[in-house]
Amino acid sequence: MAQGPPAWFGRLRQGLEKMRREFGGRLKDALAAGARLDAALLEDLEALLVQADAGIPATTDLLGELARRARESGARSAEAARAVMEEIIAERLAALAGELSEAARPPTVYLLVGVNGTGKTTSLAKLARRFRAQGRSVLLAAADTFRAAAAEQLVVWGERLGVPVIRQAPGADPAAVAFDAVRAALARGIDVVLVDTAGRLHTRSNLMDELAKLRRVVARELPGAPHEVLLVLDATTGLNAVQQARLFQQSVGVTGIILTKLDGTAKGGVLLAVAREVPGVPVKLIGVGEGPDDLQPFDPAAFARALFD
Ligand SMILES: Nc1nc2c(ncn2[C@@H]2O[C@H](COP(=O)(O)OP(=O)(O)OP(=O)(O)O)[C@@H](O)[C@H]2O)c(=O)[nH]1
Ligand SMILES: [Mg+2]
Repeated sequence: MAQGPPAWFGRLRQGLEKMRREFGGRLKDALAAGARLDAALLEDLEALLVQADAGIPATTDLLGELARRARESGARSAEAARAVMEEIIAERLAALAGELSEAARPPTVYLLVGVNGTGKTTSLAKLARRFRAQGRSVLLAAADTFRAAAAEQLVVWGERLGVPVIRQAPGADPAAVAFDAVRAALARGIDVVLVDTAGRLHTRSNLMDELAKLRRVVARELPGAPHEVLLVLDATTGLNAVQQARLFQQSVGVTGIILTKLDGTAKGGVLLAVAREVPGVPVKLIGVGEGPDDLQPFDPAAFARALFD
């Protein structure tokens, strides 16, 4: 029996539909058979990349590389340019991909941070579901004590997924909640602790200090923790995400990025901008829909393929 592409690839392709239409499709049109790789074509490609929020530096890099490789190989046709373009995009994205780190000995602690509404809590729930499916025990920490509804939202997730939730009264110190959660995880032999935090403006230094404190408290209680500080970025905000990444990186220290809401946006080029302008912070997971299975490990080759095919 012939094997088709795996189901997750289908979901990725479907999730990237808008990006495929508005970037991949136009790219294909621009690079249609017969077109010549000349200055006018490079200009069209530049416009496409900028519209996709790849940012000027990444765009310049990409097109410079395209022109260089075309020169070297003597390829002048648009078909050749398309293949080279896919190759360069996959390469640039590959430099950005990374897998989730884990503690040598449980519990592994993941901290989710980011500005308001980027998808922290839903990503946390999707991760919890994934770990449960792998047979691992999970504990959720409601360190978003800013809104009373936030802890409630987590409790609902906890009930749905059958995992315990550590919470305190609204207004409590988020670091105290994280501390309790790590203690509880150690006492109960839990495998994975997922810490939800309140959305915050990256420009508010007191809120950023609060996160830095939470991080320190967790590290003191469990050396090596948190094993990941995952910055959740909303792809629909385009290049704003780059600025958020820089500031969270400076004030809290970020070990990985979760890029959500890639479905329904044509601004996926922001991945290239992040790769170029926030080096050393890999993208670990991408969100391509609201369904429970729509949070996927970031696979750059599959991403480039889903964009072009
Ligand atoms: N389409 C789509 N929607 C998503 C994705 N990830 C999250 N969302 C939606 O984004 C909205 C906000 O998600 P939350 O998880 O509450 O965001 P948050 O970062 O926890 O928000 P605050 O706690 O208020 O800062 C919800 O409606 C989610 O369903 C995604 O990958 N694709
Ligand atoms: Mg939330």
